[in-house]
Amino acid sequence: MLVRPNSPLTLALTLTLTTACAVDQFQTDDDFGEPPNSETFDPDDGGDWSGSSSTTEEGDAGDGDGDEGPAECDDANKRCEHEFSLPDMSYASVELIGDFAADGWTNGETMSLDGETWRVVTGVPWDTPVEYKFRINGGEGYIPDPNNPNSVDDGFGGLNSVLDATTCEDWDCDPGNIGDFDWRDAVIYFVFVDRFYNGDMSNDGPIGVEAPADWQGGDWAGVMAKIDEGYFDDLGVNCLWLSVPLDNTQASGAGIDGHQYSAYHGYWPQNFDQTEEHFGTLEELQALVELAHAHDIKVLFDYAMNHAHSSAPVYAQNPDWFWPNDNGQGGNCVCGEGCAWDGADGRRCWFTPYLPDFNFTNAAARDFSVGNAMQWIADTGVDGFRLDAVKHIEDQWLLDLRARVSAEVEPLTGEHFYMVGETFTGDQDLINYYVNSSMLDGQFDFPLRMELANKLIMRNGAMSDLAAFMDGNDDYYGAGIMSTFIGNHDIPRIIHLAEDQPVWASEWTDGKDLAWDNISLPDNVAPFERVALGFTLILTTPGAPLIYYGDEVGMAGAGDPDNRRFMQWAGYSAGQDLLLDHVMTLNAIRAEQPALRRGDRTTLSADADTFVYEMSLGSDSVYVAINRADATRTAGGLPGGSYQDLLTGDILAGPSVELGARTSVVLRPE
Ligand SMILES: [Ca+2]
Ligand SMILES: [Ca+2]
Ligand SMILES: [Ca+2]
Repeated sequence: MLVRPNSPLTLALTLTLTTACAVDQFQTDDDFGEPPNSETFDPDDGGDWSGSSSTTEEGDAGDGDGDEGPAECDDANKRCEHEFSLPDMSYASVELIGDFAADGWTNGETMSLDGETWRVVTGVPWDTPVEYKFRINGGEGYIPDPNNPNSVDDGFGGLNSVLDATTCEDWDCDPGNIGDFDWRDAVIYFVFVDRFYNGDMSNDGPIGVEAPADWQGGDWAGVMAKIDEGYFDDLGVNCLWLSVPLDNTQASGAGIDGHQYSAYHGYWPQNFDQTEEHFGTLEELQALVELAHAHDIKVLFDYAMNHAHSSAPVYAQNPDWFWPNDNGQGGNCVCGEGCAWDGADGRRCWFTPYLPDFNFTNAAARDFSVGNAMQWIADTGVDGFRLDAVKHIEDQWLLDLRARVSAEVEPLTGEHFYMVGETFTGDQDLINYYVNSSMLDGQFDFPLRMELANKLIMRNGAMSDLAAFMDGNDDYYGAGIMSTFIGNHDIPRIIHLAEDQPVWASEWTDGKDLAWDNISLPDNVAPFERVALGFTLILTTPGAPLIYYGDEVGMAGAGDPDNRRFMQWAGYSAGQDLLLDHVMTLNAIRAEQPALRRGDRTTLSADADTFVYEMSLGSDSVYVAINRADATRTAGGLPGGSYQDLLTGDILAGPSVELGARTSVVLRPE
């Protein structure tokens, strides 16, 4: 059992953690016959992820927001736009306050003076009366709406105005989560702990496999050092995704490429109730979460619930909690061998012969695993999970975890516990299946990543194709908060797709063919400018954008494990400096412009090389224009008038703007 000296949460959790014991007979290399692909598993490797989503709506690019209609979501999440107004009486400032939002009485909506009238447009709950009033001059006075006779006692001797319940044809979907933090405001950074920063040499411990596949020393002390130093604050990141913290096996395992691997990635859990000793102690992990919170940074743990390592005591003691590695036809049930990666087979198959697969149709197995996840929340005060390999587990695991989090964690913290899943596929419907209030808040948007890599980064097809894809993708996941990204640990570093000649022809490549060739960083600036455009896209559109460690400086690397090189902390090239500066600036802009995080996106124009869209929230609009070409292009579709480019400070005039080669602008009307 875990020792919990300073448990940040006093949750009453009933646990069924097994007692640790030595099971040495499983820790031999003999148990690592055939192989994973080094670790997790790109399930569909070589299979159906040649890529394409069959559900892309082929809209008419460039003609605006198309005819998709509003996103589907529960009535409780629907919001209708409503304009509130107040005649001016020489006020200095006016805010709308009320119960239109969970925090609406404290965090009002700033109103703008339009001639003689103060106005603001905001989303009001579906078919629900709204109480509101106006806060004058920062709190000098509070007045009800003089143009609305409908009012009630406010409990303080005054009146609240009441807006009658309304519905609408064109609603928005609001996640409606509890707490002060709105997860649509998150910018996530994936700290691949072993490869990030070595803050404590005393816990280093390579096991003797080739260096790229061995432990390299990164740890929680190193992450804390970087939080302390202000690296994430400066970068503009407010959420960290950390590698799985559970103790992993010390053994090596063979990968599909024939190389031996260590468990540096964290996906081979052995002792579920202990921390990984290469990363640090529970006390350090608690301190890390606490330090992050002091910097207003949220923390997500990676949690891999699909399997245990064959050396895990839980497997030795409860073999019936796992699917047998037997396909019932005289063969094994390793994924892609005796069993298929997809469908029912895909939920019970073993990723490798040494990763026994939990059978979560067994209630005791499920209680153990969900209880373990809950215990990590209780022990650390973590804010959410990144959940691995979602389509390979039984749905009931997700339903159970969400139910327990809602019942036991959120009432104590008063904050929403965010869960984002990984389903590596181009199938939007399969991804969306898990995005609902009973399972996941969102998933990684693989279809968007692939489309933007293909069109914007690799320069295939036309930018109008990307616009059409996004017109159909924007509302696909309803009230879900998807995580948008351009890189992660399972695909080659994005910089190589941005080279003048992309290193691979397919955006879906796993890049394993060059994974041991130590490919180098391009020496010209153009590829970094292209990656910068990718960041412009994900940092000016809705979702919780993910930055994979090192992508902010365009680090080099082919497929796994080459895409997990140790973080480069100094000696940046001109291109790397340019990219880092761009990402920092974009994050600062995103933080200041709610329309970029929570607004609705509308395509204004798109052609072969350019893409222009509007992000609007209430009466507020921000415009983005991108040129992927290696030459100047003119992009149109903007409303006429004067704009400031928030990236450079330059003043530009609509309706058309000239964009230099491989540049973007983020425009606010002047
Ligand atoms: Ca270390
Ligand atoms: Ca270990
Ligand atoms: Ca499974």
